[in-house]
Amino acid sequence: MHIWPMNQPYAPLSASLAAPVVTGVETVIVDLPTIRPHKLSVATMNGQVLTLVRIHCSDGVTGIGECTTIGGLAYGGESPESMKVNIDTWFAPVMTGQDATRVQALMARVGKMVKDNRFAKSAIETALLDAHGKRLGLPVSELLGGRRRDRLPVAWTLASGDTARDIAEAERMLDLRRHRVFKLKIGARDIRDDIAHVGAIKAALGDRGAVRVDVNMAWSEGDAAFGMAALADAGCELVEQPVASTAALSRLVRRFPVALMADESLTGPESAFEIARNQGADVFAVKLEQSGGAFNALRVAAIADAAGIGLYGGTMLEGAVGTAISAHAFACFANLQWGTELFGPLLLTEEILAQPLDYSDFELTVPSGPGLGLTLDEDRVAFFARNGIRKTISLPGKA
Ligand code: MUC
Ligand code: MG
Repeated sequence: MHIWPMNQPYAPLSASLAAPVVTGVETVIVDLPTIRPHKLSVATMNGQVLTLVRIHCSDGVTGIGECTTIGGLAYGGESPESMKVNIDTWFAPVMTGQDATRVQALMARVGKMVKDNRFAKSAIETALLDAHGKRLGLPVSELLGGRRRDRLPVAWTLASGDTARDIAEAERMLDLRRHRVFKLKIGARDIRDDIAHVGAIKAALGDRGAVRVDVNMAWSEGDAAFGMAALADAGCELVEQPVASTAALSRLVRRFPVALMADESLTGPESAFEIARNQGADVFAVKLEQSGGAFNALRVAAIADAAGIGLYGGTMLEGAVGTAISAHAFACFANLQWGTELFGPLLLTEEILAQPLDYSDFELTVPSGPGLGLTLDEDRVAFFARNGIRKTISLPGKA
């Protein structure tokens, strides 16, 4: 493996004939159960599917990346299976033999040959950044411009569908000092039942926990006008994507004493610019996959900053790898007024890292080792891989 000596100025390796190139792109689908059903207005998740990517380079370095979706195709146009097929069939030939050290140039090349596919592009870019960070001996956050913080506040989503169970879950999170900001998934039931559910949880938590809601676009504009007023009265501090229409979002914003956050409407720098131009949100939920990767997420954040829009670090309920690249990017944001929701690995019953991510005192520690700063537990990845060995053997230490 080539590691650039820390005490010498960095000369771009691509300037020499010895620039490492991509030699292989590998994907594997990993199926992991969730700790309980996760109920969104668009789907109920009983498990999460991670599409993991490994990019091998001629200097012996391998980088890892990840893409996930929510509820298969319930959230967007990419599925775990389509991402695997597209990466294997269309991304890999475009990347093989190319300079692995010029991450942005290689992503531009991929962008010319592959339209859309933001989630898959995010995974590929992550793996290239991980490899280059390992090569240079630097955390990915330093390749993205330099981290401003080492720890990120992390909200938790209450989505069991049952008020008493959600309150008990929130109490446990407070006791564990893991989370004190709670996002409630609503929109699947009658709006009055949802408001009662939110009010009951906020009343139980009082000042010990902040309450926000995510409607995942389920409401009409009329529902949203009624709902946002009632949610403000119930003590909810933020409403995420109550309606599908970006135009309707901009008619709802600032009419009620509760912040309005864009999520599904925000699909990268272009939509960020449009929403900002129309003053269509108070807050952006920036997601690495929705943005098309870490560099685009930073562009979205810059647009928000310029428009005076607040920032929140969102998740596509990624596992550890997708969570880590998000953490590296959010650590670089100039502003992160609303914290993050990078709890994805905690929703899964199984660990796939040799050393789990550190969640403590209501925050996640941004890994500080080279690249993403993670090591996969390869035995566990192989065990949980789709069509892997799980069906025929049991894992040591597990019944
Ligand atoms: C979403 O719409 O925000 C993020 C957290 C969560 O529970 O679901 C996701 C998707
Ligand atoms: Mg959302």
